[in-house]
Amino acid sequence: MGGKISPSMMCAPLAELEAYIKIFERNGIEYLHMDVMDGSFVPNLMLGTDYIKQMRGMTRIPLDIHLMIEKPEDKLDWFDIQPGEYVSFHIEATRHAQRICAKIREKGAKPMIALNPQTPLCALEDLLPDLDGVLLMTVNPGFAGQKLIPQMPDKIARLRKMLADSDNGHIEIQVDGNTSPQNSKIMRESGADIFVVGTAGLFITGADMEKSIEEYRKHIQ
Ligand code: S6P
Ligand code: MG
Repeated sequence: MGGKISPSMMCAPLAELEAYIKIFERNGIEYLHMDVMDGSFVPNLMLGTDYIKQMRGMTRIPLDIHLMIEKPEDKLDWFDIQPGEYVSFHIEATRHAQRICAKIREKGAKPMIALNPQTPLCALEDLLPDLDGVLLMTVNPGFAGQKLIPQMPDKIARLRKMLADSDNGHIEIQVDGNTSPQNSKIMRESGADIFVVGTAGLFITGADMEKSIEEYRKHIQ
């Protein structure tokens, strides 16, 4: 099975939203990535709770909610998390990662911990049994359109090995940031499973979305 695609919906122009969602459904897109930013954990504001609720009403594609917010434990209930959704939160933003994972799982959703580029993989060591996924930020969080941090493919490979060595090979690795077709090929070879794709691969002005998806899939086989 090839890699999975999770288009970064904050990059979707509002005027094209409905049309793009139909294309995503026709083309078997696996998740829709919803970036939530609070202006504190990251220097930007993005996608609110009502927007996320409306998105659920527009499609059956499961959401993949990326919480870039301080103290996610205090805000989890705002999101009306649904079974089958992926929910990621940053380990740098909380002292209660294990408790949050348990709460996400209670709702039938899939917990995923996100790591900023600076955060070492050993931060995950004692939490692996609680996880369905790990989100590796391959740029600094907060903005689309940035350049890949060159040491990140090696971090993906080290995580893949850490998961295999600890009998946790089922945990999915999601990569987020500058996952261009070229970079995604390297990331796939390094062990990434789910690709959050924004301006680097899908939301390209003037490009045909259907063709972009088809082309992208070739890079993540
Ligand atoms: C950014 C956010 C991401 C971006 C995505 C955009 O902090 O978490 O999900 O939307 O990285 O990607 P691109 O393709 O413009 O680099
Ligand atoms: Mg994101």
